[in-house]
Amino acid sequence: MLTTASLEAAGFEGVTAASGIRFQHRKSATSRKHLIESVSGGVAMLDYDGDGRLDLYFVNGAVADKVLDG
Ligand SMILES: [Ca+2]
Repeated sequence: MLTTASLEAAGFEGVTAASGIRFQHRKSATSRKHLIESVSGGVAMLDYDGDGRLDLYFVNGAVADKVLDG
C-alpha cells in the first residue's frame, strides 16, 4: 500500500494543496454496475488554451439513474 511516507521515501513530493487543486473524485456505484458508475473518474492533461502549459481536465462520477432519465 502506498503511503505518504513511502512516496516521499521514493522521491515524490505532494504538491496538490500548494497547486490549488481542489478535486475530490466521487462515484455513485450501485448494484446495477453501469459503466459510468464503475469507470467514472479520470484526469486529462492537455494544452487547452494553447499557452504552452498543460491544463488539467477532471471528470467525476454521476448517479446513473439521473443520467439515464435525462
Ligand atoms: Ca494551457
